[in-house]
Amino acid sequence: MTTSLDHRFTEFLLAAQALKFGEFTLKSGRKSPYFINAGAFNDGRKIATLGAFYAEKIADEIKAGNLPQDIDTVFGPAYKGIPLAVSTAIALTSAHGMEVGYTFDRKEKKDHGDGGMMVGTQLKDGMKVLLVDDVMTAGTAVREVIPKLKAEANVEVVGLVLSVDRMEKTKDSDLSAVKAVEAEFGFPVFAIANVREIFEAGQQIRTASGEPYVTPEIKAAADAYLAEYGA
Ligand code: OMP
Repeated sequence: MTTSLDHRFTEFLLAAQALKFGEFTLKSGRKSPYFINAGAFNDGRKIATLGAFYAEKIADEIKAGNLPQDIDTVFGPAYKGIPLAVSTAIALTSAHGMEVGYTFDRKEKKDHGDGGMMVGTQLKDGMKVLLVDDVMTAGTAVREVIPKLKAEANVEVVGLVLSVDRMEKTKDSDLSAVKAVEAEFGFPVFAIANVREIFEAGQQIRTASGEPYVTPEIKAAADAYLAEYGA
């Protein structure tokens, strides 16, 4: 039997210590008993593995007909999206034979040289752009980046791929942030894994000393959080 993508990704998150348990205040102000820190993918091997996971998810969704085959560029919002876009583009080419660019935005306006707001493959009208980002809670990050893309060129955003969907409802509806973004912008959002899958897998995956990473206490705290904020 092959292990599912979400299970393998959870193993990777836990081994890289990118999934932390404790008390964390989120961008949204919610206090969460877990936090996914994409900053933990901080060396060549981890970022290459992360890019390979994104590329595998993208290839699966292309095969399923949910993403087009002819994506022009992978866009990652600065700063954390930069290594995601680059490592994903590398893996799409090396493991899946796709010719694809990578693009990211500048945080500061450049007033010399080419003066461009974008680095990497330059956006042109009609291009198919695939967004990548780390984690979605409320969807604030993606809402900030879409106007930047549209100001640059009339591109078609074909989708957004995340590492983790925290499956949280928005402040003013019972809709998940992912579903709200899909409805607002009209493109599909995919995640390599969602929090429910991660907590399910984490109960089976064991530390070096043989304990499950997700203990009954951790699972209970996560369940209570999701009962309040989960969609
Ligand atoms: P939204 O932009 O509101 O969807 O929140 C997602 C962002 O919050 C991520 O891009 C991170 O900057 C940060 N974040 C995490 O990195 N990991 C988490 O588990 C939770 C958050 C968060 O603050 O919600």
